[in-house]
This record gives sequence, structure tokens and C-alpha cells, in this order.
Amino acid sequence: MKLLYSPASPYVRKVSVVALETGLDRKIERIQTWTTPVAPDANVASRNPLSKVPALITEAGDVLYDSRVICEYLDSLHGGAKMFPSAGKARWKALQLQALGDGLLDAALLLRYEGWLRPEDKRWGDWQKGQQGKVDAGLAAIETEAGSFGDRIDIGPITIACALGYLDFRFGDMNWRNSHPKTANWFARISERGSFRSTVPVNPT
Ligand SMILES: N[C@@H](CCC(=O)N[C@@H](CS)C(=O)NCC(=O)O)C(=O)O
Repeated sequence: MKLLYSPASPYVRKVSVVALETGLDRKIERIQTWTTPVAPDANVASRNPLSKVPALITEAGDVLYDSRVICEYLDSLHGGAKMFPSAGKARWKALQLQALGDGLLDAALLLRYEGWLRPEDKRWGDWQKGQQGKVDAGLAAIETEAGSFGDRIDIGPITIACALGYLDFRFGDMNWRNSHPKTANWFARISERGSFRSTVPVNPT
């Protein structure tokens, strides 16, 4: 399998963590890319019409995107502990937490693009405030649940941790730990896992 990736992408990190947790990491060849909404990478665009990473080329030559689909696909390829609970309450909780982490990330990424890519004279304060509001509300929701995460590893906590790692990477001045102590505590623990330690986001070189 081949993974089109950026080392800064939190969505790619989800895939990398799942690959490591399921023992599939060695089966994935990595192709580094650099794509933004204003400068799409041709290699990515030719495979994913949305021009986004991650995108996975399977052994059969099919292209899978986005991170949710790739993570679930990888989970179907191994016989160990599943990252997507198969049914019932555990499944819906894992998928809901994944949606919460992805949604927080979507808002954070829009904020990042706004501050990084959009020309200063075209920025809109109310819109930025709206995205920040989603990040803040997402963090508040995570704080109400963090006490129950324990050491569980499935796609829910994995996505939440990738989202928090992205806030640390791009928005260090948000200081989210001050007002979210239970989340901070849990995040410190999950960050010690090998799968998280070896996937800390970095700027592409
Ligand atoms: N929902 C997608 C989001 C992927 C995404 O937004 N990736 C970013 C990098 S972090 C990207 O490729 N951005 C380029 C663009 O928006 O054109 C997923 O879960 O994979």
C-alpha cells in the first residue's frame, strides 16, 4: 500500500497511529506531498478529486480517502484488537468521538488556513471567531468525557488525541490545558504510547 501524506497533517496522523496500533505500518510505503487549497499537489489531485491528504493506494490499486475510510479499511486488514468496535454502544461512541475530533480539526484547520494563506486584507474577524467557537465548544465537550476514556484505544480517543496534538502544533498559545485539566491528564498518558510518540507532527522539509 502507498500513503500520500504530509508530516504536518493531523488526519494523516490518525492513519499512521492506526497503522502502528494494528501492526500494519511496515506494509505502507509513504509518499510525501505538499498540498494546500490554493496550491494543490498534482500527485494528490490526480488520485483524490478533493486534493487532500491522506489518500491510500491499496494493493489492488484502488484509491481510498479520507482518513475515516482509510482507518476503517486498515482495521479490516488485521486480526488483532479492533480500532472500530463492530457494533452497539461502543461503536457509536467511537464514531461520535471521531466526528468530534475531526470536526474540531476541521475548524482548527480553517483557522490555520485563514491566518497562513488568506491575505491579511481579506480576513474576516467574525468568521474566525465562529471557527474558534467550534474549537472551544469541542474542547469543552471533550472535557466532559475525558474522565471516562481511561486507556482505551479505538478510533474515538485516537482522533481526539490527534486533534489536541494539532492544537499544540499550530496553536500553542491557545493554552487549552489550563481550562481542561481532565483532558490534559488523559492526553499526557496517551501521548506516551509509541504510536503517538513516533507521529508527532512536524513541518515538511
Ligand atoms: N476529512 C479529511 C480532511 C483532510 C484534510 O483536510 N487534509 C488537509 C491536510 S491536514 C489537506 O489535504 N488540505 C488541502 C486542501 O484542503 O486543499 C480527512 O479526514 O482525511
